[in-house]
Amino acid sequence: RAITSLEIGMQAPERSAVADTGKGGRILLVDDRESSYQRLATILAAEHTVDVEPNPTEALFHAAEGNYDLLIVSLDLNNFDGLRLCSQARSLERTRHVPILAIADPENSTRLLRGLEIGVNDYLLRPIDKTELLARARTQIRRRRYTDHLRDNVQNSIEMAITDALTGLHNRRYMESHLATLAEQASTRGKPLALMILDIDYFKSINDTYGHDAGDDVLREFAVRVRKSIRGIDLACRYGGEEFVIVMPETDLHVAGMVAERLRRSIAGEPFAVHKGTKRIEVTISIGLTTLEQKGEAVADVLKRADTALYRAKHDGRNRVVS
Ligand code: GH3
Ligand code: MG
Ligand code: MG
Ligand code: MG
Repeated sequence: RAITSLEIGMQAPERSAVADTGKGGRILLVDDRESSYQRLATILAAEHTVDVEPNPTEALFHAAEGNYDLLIVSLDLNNFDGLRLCSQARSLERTRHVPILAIADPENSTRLLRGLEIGVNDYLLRPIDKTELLARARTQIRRRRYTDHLRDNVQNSIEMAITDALTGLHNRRYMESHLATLAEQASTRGKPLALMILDIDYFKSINDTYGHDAGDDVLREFAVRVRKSIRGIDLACRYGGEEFVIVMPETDLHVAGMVAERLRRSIAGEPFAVHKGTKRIEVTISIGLTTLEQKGEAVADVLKRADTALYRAKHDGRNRVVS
C-alpha cells in the first residue's frame, strides 16, 4: 500500500479539472528520502493526487494496479536502482503507457541518460524548482490523456468498422475478411469447419403486420439468442437484412447440425417480445448448413452450398435445418 497524500498531511485536489490542463492527475512518487518526498509531494498536491512509495518493488505493484497518470521516479534511491523500476514499468502491459518523469542529483546524470534510453519521458535535476516540477508534471499528464483519448478513438473506430450497429454482431465485411483465414486454418490443421446461413421466415410480413420497429426488435432479440447458442470461437455475423451467418471452427457436420437444430428450436419455441414487451410474436427461421469439403476450398463455394441448402429449407416449408 502506497503512502497516500492524506497520510503525509495534504489535501487531495478536486478531481474535476479538465483533461487539457493536465491538472487533477494521479501521481505515484517513488522516492525513499523523506525530506525529498515530503517537499515534492507537497508541491504536487496543489494540483494532483499524490501517493508516495519509498519501496520500488512495492511501487511497481502500485503502478500496475493504481491507474496512475504519471510516475515520478527518483534515480537516487538508496537501496535500489530506480532505473530498473523504470525499465520494468516500460515492459509491463499495465504500465507501458504511463509516463515517467525521472529526478536525480546532478552527479547521477549518467543514470538520467540511461533512463531516457529505456523510455523515461522527461527528467528534472535536483534541486527541483517548484514551478518547473508542476509544469513538467502537467505536460506529461496532458500528453498521457491525449494519447489515451486517441487510443480509445482508434479502438472505437475499429469496433464500429467490424460491428453491425443494430444487433452488435459482426458485420458482413468482417465475416468475409475473417472467413478466409478460418478456412485456411482449418485446411492446414486438418480440422473441420462448419458454416450455416440463417434466414428469418416471412420477415417481411412481420414488418408489414407489426411495423419496422417490431422487426428491429426481432432482429436484436434474435442476435441475443444466437450469442447464447454458440461458443466463443464461433463467428456470428449479420450477413444481410434478416440473414445471418455462423462459422464454427473445429466442428463437423453432425455437431453443427445439433447446434443448428437447438438454435432453430430456441427461436420457434419462445415468442419474441416486441413494442416494449406489449406484444409477443411467433418467429421461425430456416437454416442452410454445410462444411468445408476439401482442403483449400474457396469460401465462396462454401457460402454458395450453404445458400443452396437454405433455399431448400425454404422450399421444403421453412422452420427447418437442411444440410
Ligand atoms: P422468406 O421466408 O422467404 O425469407 O421471406 P421474407 O419475408 O423473410 O424474405 P424477404 O427477403 O422477402 O424479406 C426480407 C425483409 O427484411 C425485407 C426487408 O424490408 C426487411 N429488412 C431488411 N433489413 C431490415 C432491418 O434492418 N429492419 C427491419 N425491420 N426489416 C428489415
Ligand atoms: Mg428472402
Ligand atoms: Mg427471410
Ligand atoms: Mg432473406
